[in-house]
Amino acid sequence: MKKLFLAPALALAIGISSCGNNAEKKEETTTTESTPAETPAAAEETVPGIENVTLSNTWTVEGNDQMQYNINLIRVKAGEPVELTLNNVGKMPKEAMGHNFVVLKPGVDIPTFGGEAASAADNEYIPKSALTSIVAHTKLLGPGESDKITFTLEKGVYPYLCSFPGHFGIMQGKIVAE
Ligand SMILES: [Cu+2]
Repeated sequence: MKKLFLAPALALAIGISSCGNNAEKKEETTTTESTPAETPAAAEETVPGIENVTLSNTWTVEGNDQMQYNINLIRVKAGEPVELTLNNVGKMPKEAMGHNFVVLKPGVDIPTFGGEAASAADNEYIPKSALTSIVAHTKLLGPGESDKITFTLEKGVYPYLCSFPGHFGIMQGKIVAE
């Protein structure tokens, strides 16, 4: 209780004793809480939730008739081969609901790539104009079909998607190689 009374009394005393310096005194009492800025170790892309994903270089992903992958976040060890199997667990015909799994290089723009892929029907929606953007890809799978691919990644974040027209908006995810 003593302090509560002391503080205003002190302020009043200062105000009276040094009228000319009022502005200066006010500045001194102003404290700004400085919160340390969050600076990532590097300019690396952070992927929320990746800490909850098991680190493994063997993955099996499903694509279904709801135009979905069952896995959207994959975590692998860099520098060692990754074995990835895609299963099309749907029943709809390949022409209507085909799926593939295309791993893109870090930073590739997904809408741009998806647009080019849509016009590559003659090559199972793997655009020859954008081959340099692709790390690896499965075949285009019809219902009940499966394909396994093997690839090795350097450290980084790699987007993946299904390049069947209209699918990449939902059928996409990220592989984090660490
Ligand atoms: Cu698909």
